Amino acid sequence: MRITQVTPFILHVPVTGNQIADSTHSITHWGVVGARIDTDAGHSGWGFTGTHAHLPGDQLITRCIATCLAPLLEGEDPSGIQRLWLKVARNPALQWIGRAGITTLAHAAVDVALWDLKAKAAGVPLWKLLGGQVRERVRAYDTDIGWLSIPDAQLVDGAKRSVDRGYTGIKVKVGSTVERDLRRLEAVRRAIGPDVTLAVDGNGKWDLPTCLRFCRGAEPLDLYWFEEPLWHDDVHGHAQLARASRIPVALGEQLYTQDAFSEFFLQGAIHWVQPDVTRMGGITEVLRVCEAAHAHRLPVAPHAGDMSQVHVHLSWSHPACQVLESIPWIKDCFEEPAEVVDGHFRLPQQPGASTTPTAGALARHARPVA
Ligand code: 0YR
Ligand code: MG
Repeated sequence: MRITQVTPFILHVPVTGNQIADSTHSITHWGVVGARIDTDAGHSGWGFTGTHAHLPGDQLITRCIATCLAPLLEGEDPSGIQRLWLKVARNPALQWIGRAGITTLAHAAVDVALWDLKAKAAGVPLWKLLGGQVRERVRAYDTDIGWLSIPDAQLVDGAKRSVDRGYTGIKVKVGSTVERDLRRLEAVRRAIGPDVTLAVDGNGKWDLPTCLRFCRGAEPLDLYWFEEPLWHDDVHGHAQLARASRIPVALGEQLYTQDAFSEFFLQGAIHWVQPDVTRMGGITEVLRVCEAAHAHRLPVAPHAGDMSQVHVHLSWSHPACQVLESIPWIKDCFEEPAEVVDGHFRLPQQPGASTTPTAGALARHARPVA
């Protein structure tokens, strides 16, 4: 089988309620930015990265795919995934202009497409190719009820509704003021009781003294983790926080390489490992991080930049993956949506990585690639 064509695409899909906010930004759409890889055998693979639907930025990614990555892939045998990963990631000209950012987001999209293609060619859902089913259930946690833009009363109602729908875990955004965030979290904990896991996510907004103050106040709340407390690259700060607080530290959604994760492992700066196939160089690089996390006896909770379409396959098949983020914004764009039933993800059945968009979604949400 040979790759005949690599065709980029951009979709902008509305978020729940048409607007949400965390501590750093407010968005109206989620960007699904990627490529279709066609072959002479008739199979096509689909892969994408996730963005804040900033069209000029998305067009830089699709331009990178079309002008820099497509020429490296066309004519190649798509089954040689590791070799093609190195061909892109270690290409001297590309490496010179980016070992993170746009070039890696573009790489993520094509790597996911190659895995989708490989699973389709084998006629199996991706989780089978990744080693097969290792667990009976994949527990989901609900992020879509916890946005910082949601007023206090609605936050508590949403948390209760989520538990009523069967979720055993939720995540609430923090990063406004310590006092307001603690008040909101106390109300949520009272409403959901002690048995539902409650995680918080700061999106890297606070400094170390603010995080320490928050953690002192939050100790009675039994938080499952404190996600991205500090700036994404601050290994030393996270190590200090991890030592000073009893609340587990989670991070990884903004890290691009296994080397970046290694630093956090080596410095004891991370408890929950959150790689993202749409941020790193695809499934190929995330598998390396999952293996490293497992070797350090640390649990993985993938960040869902793909809104869990791909990560659900990893979660069913990798022993380190303990729980998976659930946000429903883009699921209905795909032939096999990542569905949560009674708080747990359904096991995908169709061949591939669950990344094939429906014709309807392509027609409705497409934006110009340039
Ligand atoms: C939504 N999930 C996150 C999204 C999300 C951000 O704007 O970008 O909140 O990536 O932190 O855990
Ligand atoms: Mg996060």
